[in-house]
Amino acid sequence: MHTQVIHLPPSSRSQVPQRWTTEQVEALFALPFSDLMFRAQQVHREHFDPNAIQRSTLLSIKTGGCPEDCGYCPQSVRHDTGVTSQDLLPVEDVLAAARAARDAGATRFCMGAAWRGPKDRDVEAVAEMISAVKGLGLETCATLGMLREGQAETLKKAGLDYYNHNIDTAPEFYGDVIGTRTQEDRFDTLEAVREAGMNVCCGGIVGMGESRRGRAGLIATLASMDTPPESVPINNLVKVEGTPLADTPDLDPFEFVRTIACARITMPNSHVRLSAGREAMNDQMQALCFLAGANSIFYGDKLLTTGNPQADNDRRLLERLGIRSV
Ligand code: SAM
Ligand code: DTB
Ligand code: SF4
Repeated sequence: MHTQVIHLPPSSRSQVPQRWTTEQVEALFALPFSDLMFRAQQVHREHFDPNAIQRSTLLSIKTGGCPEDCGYCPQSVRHDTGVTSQDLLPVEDVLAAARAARDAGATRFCMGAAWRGPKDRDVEAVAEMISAVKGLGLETCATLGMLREGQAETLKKAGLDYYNHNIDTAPEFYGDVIGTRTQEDRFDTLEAVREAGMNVCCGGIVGMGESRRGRAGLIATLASMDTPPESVPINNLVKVEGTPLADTPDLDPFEFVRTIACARITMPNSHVRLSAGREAMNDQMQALCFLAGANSIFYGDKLLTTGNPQADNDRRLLERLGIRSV
């Protein structure tokens, strides 16, 4: 089966035909599991070394107290989750964490802040961190929320390689999960990031109670961006007590693997990151995700506020699978 580019009415934003429609991605989801995996493997092998993955380490540089109401997030001020708030870290602490990440084998360091968006003086402070981390020879990534005029340029000038800003879910489902901003707001920031010449890291979360069509809509929206994101994090919801989504039923693990496969097929040149939720996955499940085309992970014992597999365990798993790190 070949990927067909079907010319549809222009999408409202880009005025170019949507590269992948939700229906087309739904058709991928509906394939027998083996057929979907075979197709994902074919695409993966055409575009990447199938036995190599990239490792990024996260650090929360400003934690908790976020004014946004994202239903999944432990850092929202509106949810009582027991997360201890912390102001912006000093640059020396960030540098020490980045050095440790580099020495443990990470190639990218991602700094996350629980802001709706940074103030200009926050951007100045983060710019200093970016230059310092870059000086260690690491790739840099930041996720700071929505950016205002000129902020993306300042970050780029400081040496920022990637900006992470997720669209999180399908357009129709967005308002059910987040009320304090729209998905359009996210696209504005993504556009600013592109215009400033940075790489885009953009993905979403599944397992939030969305339908399969919702998952297909998320993937179709990502794949139909004028330039698809270079990096696509696929997060499985980490259910945190105190958040509105804490009691969401588990997603069928095969449905998660299918989501990875669909991301791989529709965004052949992108790194697809098996992101949050790995701590709850066994080794076999993670191996299936790599088979489905995931070629990046968050590496290090912590995500932002929640856990991630121990780095030692990850190294052992990759070795057992004959996967090398790049
Ligand atoms: N505040 C900024 C923002 O929202 O863009 C940056 C930090 S925010 C924590 C980064 C991303 O983490 C969110 O877009 C979401 O995709 C992911 N995330 C947050 N809580 C999560 C959870 N419980 N499970 C999975 N992913 C989560
Ligand atoms: C992304 O897509 N997932 C990461 C990163 N980008 C910033 C964050 C996951 C956060 C999981 C919940 C937490 O640890 O607070
Ligand atoms: Fe704030 Fe980001 Fe969490 Fe939303 S996901 S509450 S914007 S830290």
